[in-house]
Amino acid sequence: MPADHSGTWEMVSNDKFDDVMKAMDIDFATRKIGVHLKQTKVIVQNGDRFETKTLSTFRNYEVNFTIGEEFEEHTKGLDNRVVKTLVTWDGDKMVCVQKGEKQNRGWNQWVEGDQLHLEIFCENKVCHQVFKKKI
Ligand code: YOG
Repeated sequence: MPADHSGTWEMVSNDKFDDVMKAMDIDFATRKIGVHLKQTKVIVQNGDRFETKTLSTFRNYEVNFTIGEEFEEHTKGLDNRVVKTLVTWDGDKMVCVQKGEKQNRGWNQWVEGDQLHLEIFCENKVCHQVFKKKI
């Protein structure tokens, strides 16, 4: 039985997001807006099938996937790249590898009590986001 990531999660912290945006070559103006956004994560989990939305007042990003099935992801509205994405479980931690132009790119996501943790990495930069479950 995998961990339950489903729910609506509201951002409480976003450590080193600017570093990761820089590593993804996001322009200055977008980064200035991006660092101040309070993101909301909406996750619908049906077994190994995930529908996810990352919402903000500035931009939204949706990506759907099945654990263990590689797919082509277009990071539309983010850095607008095409990557080969694979999400797997490492115990209760979700591990995502995004193969493409940028080395060491992906994210890890896990639940601790009423918090959702998300590490986003690109090249040698790591951002750590924490979300709190909306009741
Ligand atoms: O999360 O895919 O939770 O399944 C990654 C942003 C900021 C401006 C967000 C927009 C990377 C653009 C999605 C923020 C930085 C900045 C709100 C991470 C690049 C561009 C959309 C993600 C998974 C795991 C979804």
